[in-house]
Amino acid sequence: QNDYTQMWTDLGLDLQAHDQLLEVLGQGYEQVFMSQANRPEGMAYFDFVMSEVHGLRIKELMDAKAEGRKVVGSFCVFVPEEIVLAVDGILVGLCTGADFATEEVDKILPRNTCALIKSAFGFKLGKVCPYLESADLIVGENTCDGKKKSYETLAGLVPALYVMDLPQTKSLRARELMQAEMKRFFHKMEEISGVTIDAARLKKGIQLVTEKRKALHRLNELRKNDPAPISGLDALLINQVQFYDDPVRFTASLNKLCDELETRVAEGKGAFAKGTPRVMVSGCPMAVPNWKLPMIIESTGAVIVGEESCVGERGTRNLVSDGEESLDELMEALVDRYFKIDCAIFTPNPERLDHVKEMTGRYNAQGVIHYSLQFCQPYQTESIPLEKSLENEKIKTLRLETDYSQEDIEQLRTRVEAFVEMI
Ligand code: BJ8
Repeated sequence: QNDYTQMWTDLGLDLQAHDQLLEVLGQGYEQVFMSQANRPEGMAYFDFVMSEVHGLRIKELMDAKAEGRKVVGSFCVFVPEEIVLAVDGILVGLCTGADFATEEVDKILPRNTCALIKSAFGFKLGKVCPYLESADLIVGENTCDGKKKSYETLAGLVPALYVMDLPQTKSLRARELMQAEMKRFFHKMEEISGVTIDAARLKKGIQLVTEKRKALHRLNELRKNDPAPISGLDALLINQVQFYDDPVRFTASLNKLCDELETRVAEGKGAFAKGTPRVMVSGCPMAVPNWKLPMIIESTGAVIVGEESCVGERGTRNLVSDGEESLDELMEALVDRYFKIDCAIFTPNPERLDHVKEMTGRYNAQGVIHYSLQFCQPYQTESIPLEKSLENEKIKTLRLETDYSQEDIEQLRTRVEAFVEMI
């Protein structure tokens, strides 16, 4: 094990608190991931990434910064990685999956703020997130009310916060806003990096991200099989790791894993037995180390076969169209791609409902578990008509609401068990 103490000190982390966090994270990982049976060998790569998530990967970011490359942190899949890569920058997802420094957070945010937002603040106030501390720019976005208002407070806590304005509808006017904001972000990236983006650079950025998304599509495709060749927990982990890892290395490692999964499918091998109840999870994103609900679901004897989530298919299913050449065409293709994301902040948002139904059929899922974080108005509100509509089509649905605490685990387990027995 390398010693990263100096690097963490230089980043201004609270070493004691950070050590505690790593210990809890390591224990949680052992319990949740390493205890699974029939894991594919290719998961060893993702285990390694996770074991070095605050170590080697941060060292890579620091080395890149020393070469003059910029690190950009984000909280949302609307932030276009393609443009960051076009200036040789690195985009990382920021830590939002666990409670930290809760007392401090409660002093600056209302109590009825969702756990994801509180977590982002907790990692900052507790000085335990090396991604946040190494970022040259942190990008917020005007999505839900909780996020957009809390960024006003976050601006006073971090050296450089940039907020993307995002539309709330899918009208033509809304697309114009998206287009203008993509351009503004494009120029911001040029400004902080000193790199001028030409068509070749943007095309390269698009290619890298498209390859990554295609590898994730390949993984999803394999999960249609019964037995499912990989657990939902491992698939979620892969979806989480893609926000931190180098995109080229991630894509190669995932494709290698998919080769192994293809062999498994051909041999009829799976992570769970054939005939295991299949469920889909839909709702709020699950950031590292938020593994609570999937862990409960898969420990009750069901397998998760798909995630309708930003850390899942919502975030990766759309590709930037191929064949564009000029800078303008490439930017338009990018706007088209991002404008399709069916986040619940949009009103109305029928595409998401269609997508959940389509996914249920495609993955042959026998039920949908809708996951909302407490106080998340967009997803909670959308979950009610979504449940009605799914039930009308005889798709069994369970609506759950939770946070990042461990207190409701038994209560959730009881409800999930009853649901799995019923499907
Ligand atoms: S594109 S889902 S990543 S905004 S859970 S903070 S919605 S109150 S995370 Fe999201 Fe982008 Fe949309 Fe995806 Fe608000 Fe809800 Fe909290 Fe949320």
